[in-house]
Amino acid sequence: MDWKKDAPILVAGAGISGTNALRLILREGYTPILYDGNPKVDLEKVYAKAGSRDFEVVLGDLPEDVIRRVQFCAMSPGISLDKPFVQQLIGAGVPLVSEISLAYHFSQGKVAVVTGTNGKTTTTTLIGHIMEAVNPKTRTVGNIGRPYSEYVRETTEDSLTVIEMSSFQIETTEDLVPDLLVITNIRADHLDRHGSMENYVALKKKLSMNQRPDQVCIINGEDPWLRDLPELTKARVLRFSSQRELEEGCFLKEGEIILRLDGQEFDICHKDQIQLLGMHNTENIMTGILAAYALGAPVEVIRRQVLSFTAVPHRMEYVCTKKGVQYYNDSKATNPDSVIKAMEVVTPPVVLIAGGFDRGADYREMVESFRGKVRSAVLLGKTARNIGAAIDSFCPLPWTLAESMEEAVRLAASQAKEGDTVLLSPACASWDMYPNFEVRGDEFKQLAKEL
Ligand code: UMA
Ligand code: ADP
Repeated sequence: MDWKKDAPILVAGAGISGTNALRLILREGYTPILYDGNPKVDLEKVYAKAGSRDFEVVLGDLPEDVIRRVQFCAMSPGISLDKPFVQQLIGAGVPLVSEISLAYHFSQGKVAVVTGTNGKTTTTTLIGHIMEAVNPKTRTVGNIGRPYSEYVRETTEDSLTVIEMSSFQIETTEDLVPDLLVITNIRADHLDRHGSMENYVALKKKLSMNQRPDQVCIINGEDPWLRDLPELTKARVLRFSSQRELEEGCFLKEGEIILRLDGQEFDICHKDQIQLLGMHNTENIMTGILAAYALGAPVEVIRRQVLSFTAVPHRMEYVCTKKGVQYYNDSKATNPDSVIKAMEVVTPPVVLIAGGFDRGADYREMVESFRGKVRSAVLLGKTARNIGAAIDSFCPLPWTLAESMEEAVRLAASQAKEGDTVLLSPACASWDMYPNFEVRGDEFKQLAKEL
């Protein structure tokens, strides 16, 4: 694609992706037009972030004449392609470019991408934690909550940028060639947006098809959705497995995490030495070990950094103990599968707080994992009654509805007995009640601490 200085670039969305893309475009000497569907966007905040008021803003509906003028549209990830204005842009032949792609255009140095359904943030953070000890010019960006556009002008030839990418961001990313790609695992998620499991899986694999033979793609060797990956990519495929010994890759042998590559074998540590709970986190650690090794980190540094790595906030985060009841915040559990993982590591009996934004998920398998663990559930948000109905059908236990997090925490505290765990693990995004999962988790933590 030819980038022209004399034609405007449309920036769609005035959240953190859009405002940082806007600022980048201005600083690089291009002309942005900012568009947001919400007529009530706080423009003072946008101007402050952009460091300028000298650009066109369109709120509400997008007029035809703007569509005719722009050379391409930099898309925020939260905007679905089936939105009428996006369809109009596509119809008019305006290319759609993700905010990640936009930043990548200006990026220098190596780029590692972490995608997959669950474990992206934990794995991205771990790769950052190991690689920072090797290369101080390592940064983690993307879906993790720090837009690539905000940071990209600081990159140099010797930088390493680790980008967490959601399927939303990959949808409009075509040209990015990751030096290293990680696909943590694939489970049903975001199907409301992507239409079918096939579309979603294809997005998760998409960037592997851009890779070259001298690049690396790391996958979960046990994931049935990823079995055909070696046929799709030219990159070297490396696998991890928590279930069996591999000829090559990272795996568990009698509880030891073994890295076996290029005729060499290293015992990194025992899985019980890791400071994160659960087999899924052992898998995240194995992913991080493979990634860091492939990026050139010495084994000694990998071992040291793995042993010092602790939990990321909002993922099975211990909050406090009140009247003998432990409170855990797992607000980032935004799909049913991550609640199943929480059930594997939590200390029962559990009073569970769940529910939130509705994307039509199937809760059967999740509520079946409650058996023998969950004492009662407090349900809130749009999906509360659906989860309640699934509990009644597949794992009958007491549940109550709450109107707010405050009521939910109060109810959970009254239902919990000494020795219980109160766990916020919602199974749903937060967008029906909160701007994001962090605000939801922070409110829960605050309320638990005030009990
Ligand atoms: N907007 C429209 N039209 C729409 C939808 C949104 O105009 O149809 C506008 C809104 O009015 C708002 C702006 O777009 O002003 C919001 O843009 P956004 O939803 O893309 O949000 P950002 O603030 O830019 O944050 C995004 C990611 N959000 C989503 O993908 C929904 C953040 O991931 C990410 O951290 C950030 O970019 C930086 O890269 C959050 C997330 O929930 C954490 N991700 C999902 C997940 O992890 O499951 C994918
Ligand atoms: P993501 O960024 O992909 O949402 P996180 O690392 O933030 O992933 O973890 C979110 C939740 O997903 C965690 O609270 C945990 O319950 C679950 N999880 C983390 N890693 C894995 C994994 N490898 N496999 C399955 N579930 C996981």
